[in-house]
Amino acid sequence: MAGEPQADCLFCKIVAGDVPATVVRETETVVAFRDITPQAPTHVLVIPKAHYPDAASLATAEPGLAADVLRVAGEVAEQEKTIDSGYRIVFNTGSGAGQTVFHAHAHVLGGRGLAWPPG
Ligand code: DGP
Repeated sequence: MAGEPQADCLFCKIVAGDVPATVVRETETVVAFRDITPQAPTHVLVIPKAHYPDAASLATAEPGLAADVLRVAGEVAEQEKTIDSGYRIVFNTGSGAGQTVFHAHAHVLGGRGLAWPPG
């Protein structure tokens, strides 16, 4: 069923506490933790606790939950003191765009200059 935990999903295992992660913020619906291979001084992943494979399917099924992810991404950026220098929220979608974990997640990147366009 949509949103249910998936046994083979790494991020569902982090939500369940079966895989450790450095959690920086958590709400009833969302958890934010540090990326294991950080690409910037601040690199935090914000995920819905419910399982959706990508951001668009999350927003279609549960727009309020997608908004929770975005709101918490902004709160993380503030908590990490990246507001003044700027930060980026990225949703890689599909393997061609670099998505490797098929549980919706926002990358929050900051703490260094961020080039545009991204690679
Ligand atoms: P993406 O490539 O957009 O699907 O992002 C997946 C991110 O997940 C990638 O930047 C690395 C991160 N990641 C992969 N495995 C783990 C893990 O076990 N723990 C944490 N904290 N991050 C992970």
